[in-house]
Amino acid sequence: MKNKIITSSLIKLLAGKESQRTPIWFMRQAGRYLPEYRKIRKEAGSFLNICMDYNLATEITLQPAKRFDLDAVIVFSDILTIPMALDREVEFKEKEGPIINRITSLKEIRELECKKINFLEPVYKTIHKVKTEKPMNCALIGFSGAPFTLACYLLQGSGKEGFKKCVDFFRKEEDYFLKLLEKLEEFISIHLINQIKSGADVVQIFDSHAHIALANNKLREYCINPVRKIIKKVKNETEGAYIICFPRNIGSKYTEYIASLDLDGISLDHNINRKELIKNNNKEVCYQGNLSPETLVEGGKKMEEEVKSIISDFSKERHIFNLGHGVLKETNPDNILELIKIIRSLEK
Ligand code: 1CP
Repeated sequence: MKNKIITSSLIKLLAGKESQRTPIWFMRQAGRYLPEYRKIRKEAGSFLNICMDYNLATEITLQPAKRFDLDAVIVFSDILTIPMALDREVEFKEKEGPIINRITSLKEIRELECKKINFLEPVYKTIHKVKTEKPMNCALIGFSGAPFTLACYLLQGSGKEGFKKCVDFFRKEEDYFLKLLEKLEEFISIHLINQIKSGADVVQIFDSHAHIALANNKLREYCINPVRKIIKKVKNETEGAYIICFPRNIGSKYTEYIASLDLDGISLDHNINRKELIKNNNKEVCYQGNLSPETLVEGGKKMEEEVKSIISDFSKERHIFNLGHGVLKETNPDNILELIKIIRSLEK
């Protein structure tokens, strides 16, 4: 792919080239803030039913690109499909979020295997189908959770209590925790390679809970080192796919993270100081982010000022416009239309 003529602005930037057009996409751009998503979700009965049905997942993946002038679509799935493929039961409860049959013994870590690989098949079928139906200049993004973030859910059993059970576990049983990360590295690499081979142009690795490793002085051991091994495997076994990493809420450690990894793009949460990061980082990378999802909910003058400030701060950098975290369900889709209009008007 790297020798072909690149028409996507997002891929141009990830490949180190320039683009007159600012690439725009949003984490969680398909989801409950869209009435067309809620309609399908109601008919399908559950979130999981949609993830398992590649026709529905394709339709939902493409919904945001039909409404908005976007530069990428992200396959509709979830990071918790990997725990499902590992034969852990996962249930998405309406108001509580995901509940996972958690790992409670060392034996379960030793015996962890990809027993239900069929849980991942719909993801590859969706990617294959989206590839043939998406707008030509829209890049197709696949994804996975990072080992640390998946370990948080596997050991806690939910997204609650600041993942206290996971923290207790890695403090007491570090060798086993590292073994768990190693196993996850292997499954995640396979999942990302399969997505790329099915047609994903880019893959994003979500380390949504990286700040917990950082708070325990373990960012390098639990987040950077495992992701480095994944990137190496993925780049060795595929040709020309690009990798974006999102180690959320690691503040000033973003520079160390960027310096340590062979990544193409780095996604920034909205709590970082952009100017400081740009000043302190001396490695070539494409930035992505970092409007606060709350500012998108608010819209109006505040949003306009913040969007202009982001575009101006990154004006000398390669930059993909995105949020600092996922679109919130109370977001008015008209605010996204307005946001895109603001960015496009700055391009002329
Ligand atoms: O309709 C519904 O009730 C389901 C809500 C929902 C949706 C739309 C969940 C449950 N997952 C998703 C889709 C999803 N998840 C996507 C798809 C495409 C898109 O972005 O448009 C992606 C990329 C994810 C990734 C994901 N899932 C992350 C990483 C990003 C982040 O938000 O930090 C995480 C942590 C999850 C777990 C998860 N899945 C769903 C929820 C509510 C959560 C968060 C749980 C928690 O810890 O509170």
